[in-house]
Amino acid sequence: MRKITNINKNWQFTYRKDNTTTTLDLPHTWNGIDGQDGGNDYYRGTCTYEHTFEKPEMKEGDLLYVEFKGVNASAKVYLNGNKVCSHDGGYSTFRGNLTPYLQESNVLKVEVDNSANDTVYPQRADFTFYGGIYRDVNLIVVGQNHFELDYYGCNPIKIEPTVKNGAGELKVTAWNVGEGEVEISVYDAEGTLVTTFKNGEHVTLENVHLWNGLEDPYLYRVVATLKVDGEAVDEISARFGFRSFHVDPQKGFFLNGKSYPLRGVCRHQDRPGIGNALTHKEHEEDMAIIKEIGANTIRLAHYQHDDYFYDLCDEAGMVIWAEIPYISKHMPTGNPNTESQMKELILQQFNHPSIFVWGVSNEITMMKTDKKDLIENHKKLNDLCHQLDPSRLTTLACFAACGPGNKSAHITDIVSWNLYLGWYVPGLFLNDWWIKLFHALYPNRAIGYSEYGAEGMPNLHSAKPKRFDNTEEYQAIYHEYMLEFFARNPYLWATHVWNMFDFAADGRDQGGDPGMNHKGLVNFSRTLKKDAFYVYKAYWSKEPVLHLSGKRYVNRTGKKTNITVYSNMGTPVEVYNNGKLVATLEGNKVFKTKIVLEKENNVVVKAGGLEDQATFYHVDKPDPAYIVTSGNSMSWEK
Ligand code: GCB
Repeated sequence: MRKITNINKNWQFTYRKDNTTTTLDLPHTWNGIDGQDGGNDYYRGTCTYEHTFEKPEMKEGDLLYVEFKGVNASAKVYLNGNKVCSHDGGYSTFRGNLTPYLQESNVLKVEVDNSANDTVYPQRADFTFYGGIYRDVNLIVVGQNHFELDYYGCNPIKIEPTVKNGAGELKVTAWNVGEGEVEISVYDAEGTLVTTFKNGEHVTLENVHLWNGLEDPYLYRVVATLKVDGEAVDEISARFGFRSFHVDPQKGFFLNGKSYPLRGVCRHQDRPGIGNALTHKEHEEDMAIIKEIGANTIRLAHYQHDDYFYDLCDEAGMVIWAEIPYISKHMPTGNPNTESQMKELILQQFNHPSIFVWGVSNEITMMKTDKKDLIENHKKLNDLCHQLDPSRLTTLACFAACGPGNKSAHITDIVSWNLYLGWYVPGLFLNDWWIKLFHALYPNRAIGYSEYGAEGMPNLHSAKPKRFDNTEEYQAIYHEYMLEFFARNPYLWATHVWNMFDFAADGRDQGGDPGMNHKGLVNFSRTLKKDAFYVYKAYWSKEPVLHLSGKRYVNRTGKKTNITVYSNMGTPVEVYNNGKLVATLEGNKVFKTKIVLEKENNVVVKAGGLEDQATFYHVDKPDPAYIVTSGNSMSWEK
């Protein structure tokens, strides 16, 4: 049986910028601070990590592998001075065979490089490319007969479930090296054995329990056992789900035969100080917040996320768009890298029932390039996805400025657009025009919103919010409009807010808080939910919601002030000021009124038995702290 040992502890890290060496534990990035403070000047170079370990207990013929779950962006691995392997691409798993160079005492050295180049994606994008070994590292001992470890970093088991009229069809293929017979066992969610069969065989299971989105994300587990002379010598396992889906250009997304409009968010993977070096705790926290808002889909932008997060998505019943970081600028010299990152993404994440679509690129037409080569490469990637995985659809996130007829928008199975109409482009109403135009021109092409959003800084406020003021109020108004707009256009196959969380983009200086993109509905540290969060929660969540907006907008001017309430508690919504009923509101989800400002205003709102409250003060002049005074640029070239 294989033995997996985590070796995150005790690495010697040499920071090449100043040649200092420190002892630390993984996960780690060297850009946790300089990648989040603006200026687009974070250290991009090669740094080294060294780890010393004793030869593990091994029998004659056993092999030792090292497994890296994520090293950004390129890695060269050495054991005792001998080159073991190299890897390009910062978001996927790779392994190296250490056996030939193994001694009693060993030094594992990894050179990690996140410097600029024109072969490994991403190179241009609105997020920080944190350098480091930022996910787990494991040692794996296997016998000479074992399940494959050298194939694109994947768990070498391919589970192909289909479902028709309540019955499940299942094919499982596991790859092994050396001798032996593979036995497949299927267990239900309670751990009860459902059936066993031979590797590569098809079986039919009557009355399968479906994986049914948020309502019932039921998971089965497959265990593959490698037996030599009847003795089990290796074992691997993976979870899967039975589900069916299709996309109708006129009616949207269907899960297990029922309309299931996909409405959700995009997610980046970083945090203050630690960058992308997350632990399970941060992943779980993110998932809990995404569940709280009531989203049923996540676009895991702009790269392969941690295996653990896809597991959480399976368990939560999220519908996932998974993609590679082929973004912003097509580099003809980077085509092989798009291919290898796509292969890794699909082969490594294949069994997750939560994944429904593979995204081939993001805003790839943004910068000047060889257009013919770009189109050719998209066709190749699209074919590659279908060849590796005929069970899912392909898509991409198109750049707004490339018109509806752009060739790149007509290669994948379904299409999505990043449309910031009402933010980068003035005029929220343009959303309606744009989508009508596309739908009229291409009625058979399923279209979605892969991104839309507005900056919202919880320290900036205005009584007359407008585009580009970065206030919490404009962000909320923008999203109120978008939710109504989506309700008017139910055929959109999916919509994804940009972004669930604020994230670091060192090339930004927006709103006097350099290094950050503030389009999150929740702040970077996940400690504050902006007002826009609650408009979504009121629309999407089944939990009771009554939220009085503007709590941070404490000092207000004028005779009257705006009151906005988000609620799914039905009507009426009552508004009290200093104990007096001042308004009774009717409507749906978003309730607005103006109330007369007194010197101090203790405002309470009530609906369906819930209450929320805030205190506002009347002041003579707008509070200067609420107005952005510096910085409104993006130096990464948008
Ligand atoms: C986009 C990009 C995303 C940016 C976003 C923005 O279209 O795909 O990476 O962060 O716009 O906020 O400008």
